[in-house]
Amino acid sequence: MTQKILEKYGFRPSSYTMLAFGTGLINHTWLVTDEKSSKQFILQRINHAVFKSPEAIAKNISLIDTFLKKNYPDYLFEAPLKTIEGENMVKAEGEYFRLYRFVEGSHTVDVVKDPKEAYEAAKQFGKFTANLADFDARQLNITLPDFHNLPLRFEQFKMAIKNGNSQRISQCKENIQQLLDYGNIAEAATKITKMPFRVIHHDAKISNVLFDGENKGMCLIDFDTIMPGYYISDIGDMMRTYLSPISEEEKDGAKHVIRMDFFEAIVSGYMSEMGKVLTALEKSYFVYSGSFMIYMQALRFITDYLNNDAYYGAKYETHNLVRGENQLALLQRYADKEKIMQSIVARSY
Ligand code: GN1
Ligand code: MG
Repeated sequence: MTQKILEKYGFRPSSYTMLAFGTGLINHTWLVTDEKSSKQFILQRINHAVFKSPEAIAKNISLIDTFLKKNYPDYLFEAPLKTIEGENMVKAEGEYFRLYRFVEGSHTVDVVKDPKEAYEAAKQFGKFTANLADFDARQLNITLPDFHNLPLRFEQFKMAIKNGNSQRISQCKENIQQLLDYGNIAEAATKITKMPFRVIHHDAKISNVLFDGENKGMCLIDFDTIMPGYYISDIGDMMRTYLSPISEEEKDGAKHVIRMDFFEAIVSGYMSEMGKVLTALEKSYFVYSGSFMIYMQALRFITDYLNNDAYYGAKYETHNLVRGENQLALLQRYADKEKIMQSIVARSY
């Protein structure tokens, strides 16, 4: 099938090689190399079960692309390539595909190595939202309704405790109790709605930033979840994925450490672009953003475990439980540092 798709972009049959690419949990991605020119491309199959309207995503990307090209012509925003017929994606056998240029000289990073990388990534996410500060975010389609609606995620978790896999529910008693005990984090989220809607990436992990040969941030990738939202979604996901040296896949959550030099790098990188844009109210939620996102991810993984891994899938029996426990361990470490973090943020403005 991929042959038919690539032909729509002008590839001749058997003139390219294809390799699985990246570590995303939701979409499927390949690196395509044109054998003659050695030019490289990224082909992506959109997970249609998760993203019900790929057209809505394509429309969002195109609106943003137009605004950025007009107002920030030097800013690198890699929209999907058009087919020979001018379409920005291909539908084949009920599946949706799109093709991107592979940005020359770029590489991605899976785990944040040093504060400089954290700074560069935070700057890229900040720059994206800052450049779009004058774009009316409400023009955008909601590609995933209630994606970062924490109170709703909490309700879905409570449903799973009632209706989920009963064996798994009794196995996870302690984790369930811990998640209920942190319920105040979900409660606090009912107040964030006073913050302004901005254009938010909603998946601010390090692997969604392209770096150049000198490890400078070049641009962002993975635009499916670009939606109107609150800035704490992106800053919180950076806290969740940059501060600790171990990832959400690590089985031993005790290895989590909050690296304060990385925290300072996130603050200064993001504020270098967003410092003048954020309101005082928004700034007051800076540190809360980490609890918000880590707690939400813990809820999502454990809820999915209780629902027989229907959303994330699992490579082994307890995969989502392990991921959830990992996030709970991180949440505790994060809570231990919140006071120091508050004082660092207060110094930055
Ligand atoms: C999913 O597919 P990927 O890895 O970019 C998820 C994020 C989670 C992340 C956890 C659409 O992202 O919200 O934070 O897994 N994306 C969706 O690894 O659910
Ligand atoms: Mg993603």
